[in-house]
Amino acid sequence: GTGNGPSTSVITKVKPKTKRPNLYRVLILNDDYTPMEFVVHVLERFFNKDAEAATKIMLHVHHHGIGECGVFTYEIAETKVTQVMDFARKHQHPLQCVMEKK
Ligand code: NFA
Repeated sequence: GTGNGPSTSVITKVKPKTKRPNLYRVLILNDDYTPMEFVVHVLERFFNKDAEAATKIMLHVHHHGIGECGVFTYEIAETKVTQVMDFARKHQHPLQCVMEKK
């Protein structure tokens, strides 16, 4: 510390700090009105899925009620949810998109 006296010995540990970020699943929910092709388009446009992967996810949601579009850090997941909800609203579809902590 300060002063001219003898400094006491303080050992400072260097901790290897590779911290993992919290991750969030982005999910879409089934409904009776949103066209299947629109959901496929959403998955291609906002989640970078090819036509085959997008169709598989869409059919999973259609049959099971909910399904995963991707896993992201908080800020990216939040952005995806907002983008999908805004896009669905713009096209007057009731499609719902949510995020949940992993
Ligand atoms: N269930 C919708 C239909 O039959 C399709 C759909 C799939 C909607 C996945 C939302 C999510 N048109």
